[in-house]
Amino acid sequence: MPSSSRDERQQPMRKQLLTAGVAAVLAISMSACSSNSPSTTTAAPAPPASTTQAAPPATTTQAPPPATTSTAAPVAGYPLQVKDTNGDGIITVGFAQVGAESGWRTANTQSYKDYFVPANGFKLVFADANNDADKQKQDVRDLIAQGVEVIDIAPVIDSGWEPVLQEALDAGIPVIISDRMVSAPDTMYLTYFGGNMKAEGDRAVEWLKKYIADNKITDPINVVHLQGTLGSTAQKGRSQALTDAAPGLKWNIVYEQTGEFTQAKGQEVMESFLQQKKDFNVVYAENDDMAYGAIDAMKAAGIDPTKKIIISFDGNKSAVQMVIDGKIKAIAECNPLLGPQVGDIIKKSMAGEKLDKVMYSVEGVIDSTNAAEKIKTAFGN
Ligand code: GZL
Repeated sequence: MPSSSRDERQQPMRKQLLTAGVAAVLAISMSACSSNSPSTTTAAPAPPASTTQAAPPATTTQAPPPATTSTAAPVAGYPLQVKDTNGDGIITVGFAQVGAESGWRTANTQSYKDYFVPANGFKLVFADANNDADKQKQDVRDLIAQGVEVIDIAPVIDSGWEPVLQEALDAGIPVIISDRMVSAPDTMYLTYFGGNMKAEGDRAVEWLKKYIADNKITDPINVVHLQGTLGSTAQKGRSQALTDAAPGLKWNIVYEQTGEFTQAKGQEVMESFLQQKKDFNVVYAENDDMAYGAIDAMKAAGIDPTKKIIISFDGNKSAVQMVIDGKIKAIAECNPLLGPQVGDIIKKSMAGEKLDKVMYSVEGVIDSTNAAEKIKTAFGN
């Protein structure tokens, strides 16, 4: 741990931050935003968060997920509390984002940019890892060097985080994990807030079981499994739900490939499967964008997607429309509008409130019974 106090460490950083902030604002005004390094974005004051986006469902605090963290001894320095260390009346939030791979991610980023504005008492320093796990660790180190007052990490993958989480601890900067989880002792971060990915997968599996029973489907169930970014807890949880359940239900996983949560890759891997001319009746796509890609591949091969059972995750507006049109049969919801709720967590920390280590969004399943209602508040386009 450095011997100087946190405030002494802040002095040079404050000057750097101011200089960096001015330079970054100038850079942004002169050219398109670079996604290659953290930049200080001070978006124009947005209207109060409640008018810019559907109020996300309330959070629930549920039992923590199965232990994915090591059993390391508690780490000195936590629970750190979020503080306005430079006394400017604004909390500077460093956000280490995954990238821009999907509609969910776009909505998630916008949710932060809309909420973390001076009108709400915040400033956002945004870093886009471009889906590169190593770059993301460097992004966090850059945010630490800029002396932000709290860091939010949406981890590309769950591994390799302990060293940089320790560096944030040593710098006295609290870290919030959002969206996806890290495999690190929960004493190294303030809290996790986001979807319970395994539960999302379990909901999708339960929905499919009921659909098969209700429709008296007796054909063999042959599943094409389009996985998300391998090593992300979104992929791990959603995949585990299917691969755990399939053997007992006698479902055959006839193809399993990652589509990296993108539409282009989803279409590419579906095209590869279709060339094998194997039978299938279910597509389990771990996000909407890969489902769109799979549907494009099917149409190009002369296959009517409404004749298949396509299950997706997220709940983008266009995917919900596809449920109404019968192209997608069910979407396991995953809420991207996390900005305001992360803001609440920061305020609770500043007030000294105790935070649960894991807080999950409230999520359900969208299908033909509720899609007409759900589309009214669906995120994205
Ligand atoms: C889920 C999030 C996933 C989305 C994908 O919380 O991590 O990443 O399901 C996104 O759309 O790419």
